[in-house]
Amino acid sequence: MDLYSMAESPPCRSVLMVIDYLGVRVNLINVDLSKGQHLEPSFLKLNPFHLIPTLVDGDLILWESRAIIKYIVDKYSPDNQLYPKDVEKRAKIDQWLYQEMGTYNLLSGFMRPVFSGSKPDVTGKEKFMDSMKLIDNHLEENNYLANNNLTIADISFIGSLSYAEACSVDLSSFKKIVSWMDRVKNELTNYNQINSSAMVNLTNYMQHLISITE
Ligand SMILES: N[C@@H](CCC(=O)N[C@@H](CS)C(=O)NCC(=O)O)C(=O)O
Repeated sequence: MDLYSMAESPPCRSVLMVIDYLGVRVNLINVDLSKGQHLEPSFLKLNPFHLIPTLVDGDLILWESRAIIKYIVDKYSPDNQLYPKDVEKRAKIDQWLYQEMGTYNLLSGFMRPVFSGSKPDVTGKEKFMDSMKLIDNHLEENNYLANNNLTIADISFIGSLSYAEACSVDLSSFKKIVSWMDRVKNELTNYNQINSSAMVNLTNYMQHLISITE
């Protein structure tokens, strides 16, 4: 199974964390976005949308991190509670995966202007913070996003929120989110090994872009 990815990419790291947690073996193929490797014809043949992560498992070519994560659990660790068989439990996990994807899109949307030298979008940031407040409220009564145990929804969202951390978006007022993040990171025993150096690179890159707009 080949995973085309780059560790600096938040959705790639979400997949990498799930793979590590399950102990699944993959062949990692680095796609360096800064060198335009995602636009090379050989990669476009796999994924015409030129996005990482992209998984190739035999004849199956799959992109979108959440679809990849679900597939890996179903195929290689089918009894795992990260994404159980029970239909109702799955439905709640799917709900939170779609929810966190929407929240991540708000985050990446309000940061997008910095890639062309403009300041982050203030209105977009407010929408992201509103969404975070609602998730914080949910975590007042729940230790995890879904089903009161660690699931792929938590891991996917931890990857997504690493982008907020790299962009120095202050999440400290969301007390329940902060403690949930600590809890999930601790449960992922190799969290630092998978994320640390990539986060240094991503943070330096984003801080450089942000500084140009100031
Ligand atoms: N919704 C997608 C987002 C993937 C994505 O945006 N990947 C970025 C890297 S973080 C990428 O490949 N960008 C290259 C491009 O947009 O051409 C997922 O979760 O897999």
